[in-house]
Amino acid sequence: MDRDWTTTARTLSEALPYMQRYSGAVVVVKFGGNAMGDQDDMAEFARDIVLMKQVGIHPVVVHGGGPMINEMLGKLGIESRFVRGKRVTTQETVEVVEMILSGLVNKRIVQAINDAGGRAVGISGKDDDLMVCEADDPELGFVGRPIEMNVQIIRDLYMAGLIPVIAPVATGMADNETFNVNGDTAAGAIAGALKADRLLLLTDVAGVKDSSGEVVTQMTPEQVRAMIADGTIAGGMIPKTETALKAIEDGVRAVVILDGRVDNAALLELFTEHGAGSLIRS
Ligand code: X2W
Repeated sequence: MDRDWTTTARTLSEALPYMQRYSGAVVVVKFGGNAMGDQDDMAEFARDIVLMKQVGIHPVVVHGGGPMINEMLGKLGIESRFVRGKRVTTQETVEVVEMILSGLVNKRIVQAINDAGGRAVGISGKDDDLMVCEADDPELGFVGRPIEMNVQIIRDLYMAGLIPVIAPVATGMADNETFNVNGDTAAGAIAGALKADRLLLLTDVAGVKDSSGEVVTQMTPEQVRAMIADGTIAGGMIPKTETALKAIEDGVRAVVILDGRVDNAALLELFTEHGAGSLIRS
């Protein structure tokens, strides 16, 4: 079938007010390991990020890579164990986490963005002491909770036309410490410190669901708290929504939890009236 070019042109025209609204906006995009999919999905994500930059947004990518860490730990015969959604991280594990996140996953995303015509630079929370952590919980070992953020490096990068791609690995207060940080936690802390206009949490579920299983498209922090309290929000959605609440408290204007496996999920959210996933804001 012939492509409907009229629709393509209309879509672009309808995106104009959204492009104008977000011009100069800082949008932090958390790209989770489960949302990464195959090479084609990665290329599509990269194109979306480059398009954002092209229309005047400052995208800041914070990534995960849990499944890729599991795979490497498996090859090395090290067992993966999670407590309340966070990886129990020994000295041996944290070395693998840093290799996979700062190396393999970070550079894969950087390369995909550059292949799409963008100028990505990959860093981790260690670079310029971007994210300084303390131990989150003694039971978890080297899992970090961000206690000090130095986000000037991110502003320097995006003002220079670059797209920062950040691995959630951080330094501690003592010399030579390395912490493994949950990707959502890192994205929330970075978005909060930047007082970002949007935090997009790309994951592998459609959004926050109500008691009848329908995705709730818009919620206030109070509604989210009530849904956590009455058990409507459960499991893996708890850390995500708690990250969202904390980010909003820190000054992020709105947080969206959306399905990164949907084609052009981020563009759908930012540039159409329809939006995507669940938007949380006061
Ligand atoms: C995560 C970091 C990666 C991550 C981990 O070790 O798996 C902790 O659990 P996703 O793909 O976003 O889940 N860190 C402390 O968050 O990856």
